[in-house]
Amino acid sequence: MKKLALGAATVLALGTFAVITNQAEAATQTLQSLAAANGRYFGSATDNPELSDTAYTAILGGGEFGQTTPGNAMKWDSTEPAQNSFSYAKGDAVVSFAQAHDMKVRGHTLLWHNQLPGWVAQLPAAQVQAAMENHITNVATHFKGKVFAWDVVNEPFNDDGTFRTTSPFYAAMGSDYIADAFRTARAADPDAKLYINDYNTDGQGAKADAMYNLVKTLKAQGVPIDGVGFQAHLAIQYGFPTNMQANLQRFADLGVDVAITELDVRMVLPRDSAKDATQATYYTNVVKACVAVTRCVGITIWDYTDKYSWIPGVFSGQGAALPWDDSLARKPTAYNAIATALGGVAESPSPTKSTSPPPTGACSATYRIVGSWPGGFQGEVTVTGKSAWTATWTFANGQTISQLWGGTVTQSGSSVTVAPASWNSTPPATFGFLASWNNSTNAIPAVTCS
Ligand code: 9MR
Repeated sequence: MKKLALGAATVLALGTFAVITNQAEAATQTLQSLAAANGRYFGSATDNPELSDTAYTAILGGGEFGQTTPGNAMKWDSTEPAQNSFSYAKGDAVVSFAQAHDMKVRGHTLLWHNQLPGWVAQLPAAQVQAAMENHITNVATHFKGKVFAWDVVNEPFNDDGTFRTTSPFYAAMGSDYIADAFRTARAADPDAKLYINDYNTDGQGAKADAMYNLVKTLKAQGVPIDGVGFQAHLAIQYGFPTNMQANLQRFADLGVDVAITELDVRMVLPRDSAKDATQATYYTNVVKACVAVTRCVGITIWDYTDKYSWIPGVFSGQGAALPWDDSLARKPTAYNAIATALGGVAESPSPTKSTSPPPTGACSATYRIVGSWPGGFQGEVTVTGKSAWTATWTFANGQTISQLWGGTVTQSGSSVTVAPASWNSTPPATFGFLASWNNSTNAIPAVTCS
């Protein structure tokens, strides 16, 4: 496991200070770079509406993630809304974004009982197999060479480990639909890794046992299955899955890859520091379980920000499940849990990097560069010690802010003033921004707050 080098400099002036500890590391350490040092990828799901949110895409494509999964764009209702009439625009848009930002794509999903257009359920049973094979062949052929893996079959089991007999594919073909789907996908795209994927199989139990027995049988029958996806939609109020690492390992021992495919860790709202701390231990445990299993190839979180999480819409009163909050600010707890479990260092703000705390009532601010790319960078400032603050600084190298969230910005030449958004005036308050830079020097300014 590789540990990235720490930057050394720390600058402090009373009332006006910029913590630039770990600046060099912060510019190079990302979840993806840490995962890659472990021979794995770290990814985030995404969805088409979000791709027009430039603050969101700046982070998605800014280096933290080396992989993405389209949350909806490649599902049946999106790709074949009417029989034998295929539409790939949404999936293509996700692939284009990924290719432009050095991210690989997991295809999701060829076969699922949800998000099926109505015409599939209305087919006579005798026509379901041909329709299924036609769908898989067309979609897998279209995305051949663009996805490195497919969730061929998604969620085949009920929670008690029985087959989901209400699936139209099971209803028409029994469990044979699974082997048929894999063989059809292999014929269409011989190079993609073919996965079966489910939730509540992360820890040992009846559902995981059922999946284990299925995969063992499929392997014994020579069915072309390469991997098992563990969604890992976890909730702190239900406890951590039982023996997750051992569970992943027993699947790997069948001769398949394993992957964490849809990780999030929800809680009953509102967030508080105790729940955040528990959530962080879940993230740590999942990442450590994957890193400990040689055939665990990577981890995908089911989007990176609470802003676009599926959870509040499905589990009323729950959420806050992801490492970035709904204003796109990183949560030090969850983010640092993942980073350190991957062998990295905790990033600021953290106790190891702060100097002496500001006097009560005094205001202090930390400025850091979250990531940068040719022509642009993302910055983040955290203000502590004072409510209803104003943060000001002067850029030394012509940087110009194009967008800022969590506050309102005024930039006049090199002078920047930021006032908090109405919900963001209580310390610690974090705001983020996108800015241009000259590609050679991007000095950390000292931020004054009052
Ligand atoms: O994230 C997806 C959400 O936008 C959709 O509304 C939902 C519809 O069923 O599907 C979500 O993704 C699911 C994934 O495809 C399979 N595992 C469970 C995920 C969360 O529901």
